[in-house]
Amino acid sequence: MNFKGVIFDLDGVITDTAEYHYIAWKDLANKIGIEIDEEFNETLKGISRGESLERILVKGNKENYFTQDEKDELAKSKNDYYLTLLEKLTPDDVMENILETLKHLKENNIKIALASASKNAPLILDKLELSSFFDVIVDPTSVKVGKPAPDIFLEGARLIGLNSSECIGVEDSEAGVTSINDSNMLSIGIGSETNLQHANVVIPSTKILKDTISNLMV
Ligand code: B16
Ligand code: MG
Repeated sequence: MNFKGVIFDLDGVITDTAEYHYIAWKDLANKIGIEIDEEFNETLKGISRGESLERILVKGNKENYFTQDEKDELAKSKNDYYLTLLEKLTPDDVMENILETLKHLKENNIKIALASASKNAPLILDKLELSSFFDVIVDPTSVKVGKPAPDIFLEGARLIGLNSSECIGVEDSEAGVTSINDSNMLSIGIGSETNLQHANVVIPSTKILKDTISNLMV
């Protein structure tokens, strides 16, 4: 297949900020008397900040407990804590084989886009010193519906001027793989087969991402 573009998720694919999101949500949940664990956190991956808060409130039977202003304040307080965790981020936090993969794609004139649900994505790419590799960073607030809907990956393909069938999508979350599949791209899932069995290709970590993409491109 003649793929011409690769559209990446950020958190959990390019860097392990998924762990930082978990730490910050767990702290916020504790403060309002709700327990969350790692299994529940899996269901938040790829889900926007506001929707993640809603899911946490539903889990704690507190969905009608707060006004919208209070919810905005809770989401802001989670993000403020998350931003302090991001201060530690350096290029050393880029996941294994990602730099090699991005360089390889550039050398082969493959378009590169970012389809992250995170409003912090431009800041994170800057801290990782990877911004220059990306032809496009999709603004998650510009699409109507977040992951698992296909909108953000479709928008990524549109912005790099390709049909979605010419693109490969790379994701670590269940919702994100559904988003890629429903946008009619080939999906690479990074992580466990248990959560990601709906991906076209599953690899356990980013270690073999460059070779996996190369093999799909021949
Ligand atoms: P922010 P991804 C997603 O990023 C995260 O997986 C998810 O946990 C987070 O809530 C969401 O971004 C929003 O992030 O609060 O920084 O705007 O995996 O789509 O790159
Ligand atoms: Mg992710």
